[in-house]
Amino acid sequence: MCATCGCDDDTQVRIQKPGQETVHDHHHGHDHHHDHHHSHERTISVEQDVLSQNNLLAERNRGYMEAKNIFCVNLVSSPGSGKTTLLEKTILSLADTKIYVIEGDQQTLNDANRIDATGTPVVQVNTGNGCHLDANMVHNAIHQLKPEEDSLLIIENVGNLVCPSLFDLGETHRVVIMSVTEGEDKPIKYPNMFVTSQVCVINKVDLLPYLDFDMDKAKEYALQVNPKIKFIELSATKGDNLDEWCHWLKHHLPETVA
Ligand SMILES: Nc1nc2c(ncn2[C@@H]2O[C@H](COP(=O)(O)OP(=O)(O)O)[C@@H](O)[C@H]2O)c(=O)[nH]1
Ligand SMILES: [Mg+2]
Repeated sequence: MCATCGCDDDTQVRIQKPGQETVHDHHHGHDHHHDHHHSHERTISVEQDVLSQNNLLAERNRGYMEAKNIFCVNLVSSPGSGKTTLLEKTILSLADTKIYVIEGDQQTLNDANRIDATGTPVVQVNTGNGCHLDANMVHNAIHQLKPEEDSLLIIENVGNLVCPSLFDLGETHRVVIMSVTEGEDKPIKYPNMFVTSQVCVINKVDLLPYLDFDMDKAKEYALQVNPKIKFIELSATKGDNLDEWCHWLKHHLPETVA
């Protein structure tokens, strides 16, 4: 995974608000003593170090958010499944809730600008070579964002069905989005993401008439790897069944946030 694919080079990480000067974050907790000729054993131990350090920081984030009564959702998916679109629609629907957003992408402020256009406070994390957000990036982003007590923090992770599953960010809930254009077998091809998520949003149902996506099969595959996962089928662009998603969110928000 990440210690081997090169994404642990954190020298390119940038955290910034729309319209703000770049803030470099060179200290996001990864091991810099990377040996390019390491053995398999060394690779595994570096991975364990990275993950255990991340887990400690994730617990700090979790404690901070619990103390401030911030409910935090981590949205994960492959690129283009509709995370930002769902976020935009969620913000419109939950107009009475204080919402903050952390956007993760390798490059660009595009998604932060989309959220900024809704008037919602947002910070963009650009991970450079990185293929996931980690707990330290979220920690630093929270410092910039300064979310108020009794609020909802939504993190849009980097589009990738593999590495983000390994990195606890300190979130309250993890939600995996799969769109019907991706095919029904993603849960068994990338099981970790579905095992570690509590909810599976199945997006772009408006396209079902044009595809041979087998909804029952998709759910069966997801349940094979995580028998407890909850499904919400919707269309973020057309708004079909968006209510069920917003209802799920509201139902899980602490009373002081809802
Ligand atoms: N047909 C359809 N397209 C969608 C839906 N949700 C998102 N899209 C489109 O999918 C593309 C990627 O969406 P985006 O929200 O940027 O995905 P992200 O990369 O996961 O954040 C855009 O062209 C969206 O308009 C949907 O429910 N139905
Ligand atoms: Mg996006």
